[in-house]
Amino acid sequence: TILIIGACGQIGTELTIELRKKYGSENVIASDIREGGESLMQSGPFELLDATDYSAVEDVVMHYEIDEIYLMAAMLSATAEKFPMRAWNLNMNSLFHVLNLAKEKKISKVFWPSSIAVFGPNTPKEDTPQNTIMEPSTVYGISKQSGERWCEYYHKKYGVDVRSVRYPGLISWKTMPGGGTTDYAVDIYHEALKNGSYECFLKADTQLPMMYMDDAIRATISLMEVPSEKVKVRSSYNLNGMSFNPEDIAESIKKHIPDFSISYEPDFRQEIADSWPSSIDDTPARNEWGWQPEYDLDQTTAEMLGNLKK
Ligand code: VAH
Repeated sequence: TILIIGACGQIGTELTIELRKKYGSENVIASDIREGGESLMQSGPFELLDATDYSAVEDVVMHYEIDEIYLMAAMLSATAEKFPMRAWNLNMNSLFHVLNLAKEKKISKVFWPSSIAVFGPNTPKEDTPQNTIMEPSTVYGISKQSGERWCEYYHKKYGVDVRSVRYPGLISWKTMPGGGTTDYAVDIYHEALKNGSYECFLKADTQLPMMYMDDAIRATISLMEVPSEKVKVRSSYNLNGMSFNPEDIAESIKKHIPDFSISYEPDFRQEIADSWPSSIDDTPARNEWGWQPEYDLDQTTAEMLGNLKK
């Protein structure tokens, strides 16, 4: 049985749908600090769960005889800058609880998401390699770098089978994302359809690593299905989808909405974005478990506008 913690989030929502399709609804327990939308709540078992409460998590694990946990609950980069200590508490203690349950053999496998946010201002920005300088300058990035160190430690020291990918900015239409810096790349499609224009909180030339959600979900499930001995990286795998800046995405949208217009009003999130790489090298993921993205920017735009119009 699988438990998804943070099942109402941008990634959690879509992981729940895919895993329920694959393994059957009754075998995938969704949980979050708050209830989700109607479709999620009606599609299988749900538990209200505070990921920072060890005994609450343990109760759910024992009650449903959980084998695997996908820990998707976290406070993202922009919000974490506003509430550093709440972000550290949520992002780290939820991870310790899940790693300790695995150490005590109460569960057998863990997925935990890292992020390109682990890289910092002095990390090489182009084709950022799997192993390189990492001095993250955001609360969120610090929590992800520390989380990676703990995942690798629990694997080496206690044999915990924890797997992780460094997600780029993710673009999806099923949920409204919350609190991220890359959320501009989701908001822009909503605004394009609603107002025909978008005021972007990042500068036109801010190139960032991005990925369409379907690719991210496929990568996650593929990594979890690889035999443990083939998973060499136990911190977190670099994962590349595409790289673009706000001007590129505006041009892509104009192919569908010719008079779409974009303006730029950078805010505090510009500094966060400037500390991150502009493109990622994911050679280890490609070599070790056959990773290959499928969506480019124009395909993403077609999917986003097509689905949001409905
Ligand atoms: C954020 N979407 O913006 C997340 C992600 C790389 C970006 O970590 O914080």
